[in-house]
Amino acid sequence: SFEAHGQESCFHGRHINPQIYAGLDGTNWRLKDYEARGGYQALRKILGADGGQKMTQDEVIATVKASGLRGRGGAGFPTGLKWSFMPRQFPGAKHLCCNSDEGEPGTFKDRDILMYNPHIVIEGMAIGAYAMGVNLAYNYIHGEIFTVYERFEEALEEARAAGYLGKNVLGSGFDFELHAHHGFGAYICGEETALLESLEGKKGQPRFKPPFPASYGLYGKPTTVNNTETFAAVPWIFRHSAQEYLECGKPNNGGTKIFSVSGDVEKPGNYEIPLGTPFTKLLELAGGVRGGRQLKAVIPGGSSSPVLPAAIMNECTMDYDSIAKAGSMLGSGAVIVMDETRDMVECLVRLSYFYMHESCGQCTPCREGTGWLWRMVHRIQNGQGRAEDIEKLDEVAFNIMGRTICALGDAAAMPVRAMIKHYRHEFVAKIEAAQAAAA
Ligand code: L3W
Ligand code: SF4
Repeated sequence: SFEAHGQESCFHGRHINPQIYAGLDGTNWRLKDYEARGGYQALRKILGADGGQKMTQDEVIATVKASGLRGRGGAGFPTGLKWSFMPRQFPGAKHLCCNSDEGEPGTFKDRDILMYNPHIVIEGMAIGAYAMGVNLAYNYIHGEIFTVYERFEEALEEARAAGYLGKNVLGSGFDFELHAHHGFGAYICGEETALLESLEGKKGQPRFKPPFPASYGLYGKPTTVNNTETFAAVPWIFRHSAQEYLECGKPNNGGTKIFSVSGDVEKPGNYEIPLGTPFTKLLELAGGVRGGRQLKAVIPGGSSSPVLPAAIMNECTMDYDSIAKAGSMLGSGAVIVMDETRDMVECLVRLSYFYMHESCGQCTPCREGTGWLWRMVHRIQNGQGRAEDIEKLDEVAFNIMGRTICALGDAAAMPVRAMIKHYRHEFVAKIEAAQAAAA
């Protein structure tokens, strides 16, 4: 059940300097518990609710910029900079959306944040809304995790009753309403513009960018979309300081990050650690490689990020810059560990099937290309590979990249190219075995 998964993933193993998971035991998610941990103090301080000086919107945005917080949904875009794009003087409605449509294979952090600490997301969103002059916000929650949606709804009720939501929040004159929206399980609705289309009640297909949501978003109004974990990181910054947050990580990579560690480890689960922690330390926290086997490879940031062999990964620290320098992406922080027994062609069959299945079909290179990728990898795996298939596979992947409306095309192509780059010999061996069998 989800409950069992959540218990395991949240509390399995240790967390280093936790900011989001601090003090959670699986039962203390309610408002009174959150307040006892210092919850809503950041919002109170910003709104001057306890007699202090109210912070200006510019001060709030400057603090988030100074913290070095980067978007936790995949792209690592600087949060304060994104907040500064919002045209605050725009007359009429502006919106804020939380992207909880977690669907990246390997990623399972946002559902745990919402399940075990929902108020931290509400508080982070309220702070963001105040800073950007937004009065109406939505949390778009992935369709296959209904329990999480129900939990968030309960938390919203508590926050409304306590005056953290609604008209005149904490007597500050700031009106803020927040609604949960339940998606239907399509991976593509996690792409921010497809999310907005879906929220408007349309088919969830990505829009061309630009215009970015900051200028043309929900119902055509200026909109900011941030990931669940990004909002969850915000209250800590104001309860402590931007400087402390930044120093917790490393330059340009502030704070802690939750890594969803899965695959061939002894203790799969969510681990919150400072950005910049060595990969070997994270692996150690997750109990090491299962059964004492050797590490073969790691997909460091969810299925969209290129695979890295063990020798490269063992030298990396877990932050945006180190993983990018090694040739991959920190992405959403889904660390998929593969041991020496893994068949890389088989892994790629599963990955490429996923992208073919989840392509929204809007643009030709992605719709047709993802099908080609899967069919070719599938036939290599099934002993029907041809000598020219490896080059063709790489060429199809190359021709998808940069030629599509959204990042799903690149996300389907990059893992294929990385697998061929690092594990070509495994593809060759399958094709040669097929040819030998046919001779
Ligand atoms: C205004 C500009 N706004 C950029 C905004 C933009 C967006 C953010 C980042 O993809 C990646 C993808 C997946 N004016 C702007 C601007 N923005 N320039 O900044 O934009 P972008 O295009 O770099 O990224 P993205 O489209 O948000 C996200 C990868 O993440 N990924 C996916 C993970 C999936 C999950 C999940 O299921 N939960 O996390 C993992 O690696 O492939 O590359 O907000 O509007 N000039
Ligand atoms: Fe749809 Fe794929 Fe085009 Fe994205 S790249 S819009 S998922 S067809």
